[in-house]
Amino acid sequence: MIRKFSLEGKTALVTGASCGIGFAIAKGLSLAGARITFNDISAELVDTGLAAYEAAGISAKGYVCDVTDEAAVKAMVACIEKDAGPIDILVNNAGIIKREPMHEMDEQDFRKVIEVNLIAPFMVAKAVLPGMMARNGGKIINICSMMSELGRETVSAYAAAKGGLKMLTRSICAEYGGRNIQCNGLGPGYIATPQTAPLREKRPDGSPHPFDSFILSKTPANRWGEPEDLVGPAIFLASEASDFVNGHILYADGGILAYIGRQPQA
Ligand code: NAP
Ligand code: GCO
Repeated sequence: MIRKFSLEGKTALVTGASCGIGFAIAKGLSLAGARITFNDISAELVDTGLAAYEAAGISAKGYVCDVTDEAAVKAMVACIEKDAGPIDILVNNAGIIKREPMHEMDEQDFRKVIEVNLIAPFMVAKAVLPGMMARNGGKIINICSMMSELGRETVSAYAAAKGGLKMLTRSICAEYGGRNIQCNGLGPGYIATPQTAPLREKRPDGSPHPFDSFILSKTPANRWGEPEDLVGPAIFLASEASDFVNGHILYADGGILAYIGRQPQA
């Protein structure tokens, strides 16, 4: 049974994976046997990522590609398939967030978040699907969010994108499940990465950020997640072990979505 979780002989592309969640997931897929390819938006980030993978003993291949540029995405996928063979596993991880009250948000900022977090996963999936269809099999994992299910002040564009990403996941399942292609979402809870650093910064007096305390009160695990908490779920969704799981959003959130929040002490 454990062999079902092996990724030996598989090639994975993890987008935006020079750091953070993408880097942790790529490292985990490598430990399960996958060949790792990744991209990031700048040569500097790709170089940083390559150094980090090397330090972890992983010979990853890195590509500079803005995932919102369809021509660049198509060229990157063609390069990867020449350099490392067909892409068996795609993790649509690259993402941004802009935290601002909706009535103050510029249209361009709203559009940018939708472009990176929703349109780009569509374009990268569209670029890898022909190869997966030709080989009658593949795994697509879209990195969703608590905001795929819940709203919160100041993250309207992000929630709209991640909610759409949930339904894009289900749409890919519906259209390509018959070709042995499984497309699932992985929904992290609140994870300690550069993206959430502003929500965890201590106050000048050394007291916790109010949002930090808020998240702890909403998380049964009573802690922020670490990127490594997502590795097991990612390996499951990338492996044969999940061949009959499709269109599912697997939440690795420490219990947030199941919990009303810590009740006041009597
Ligand atoms: P992160 O540390 O900001 O990493 C995201 C990576 O994607 C960065 O290297 C970023 O580069 C890159 N990127 C952004 N726009 C890109 C583009 N157009 N083309 C290529 N690469 C691009 O974020 P993270 O916390 O690891 O999050 C990774 C994913 O998990 C995102 O989809 C995020 O929405 C999702 N997520 C995060 C959390 C959390 O609590 N951290 C929870 C749920 C879901 P730049 O640094 O230049 O932007
Ligand atoms: C925020 C956070 C969240 C997390 C994540 C939660 O501002 O609320 O950045 O959006 O990034 O998406 O699952």
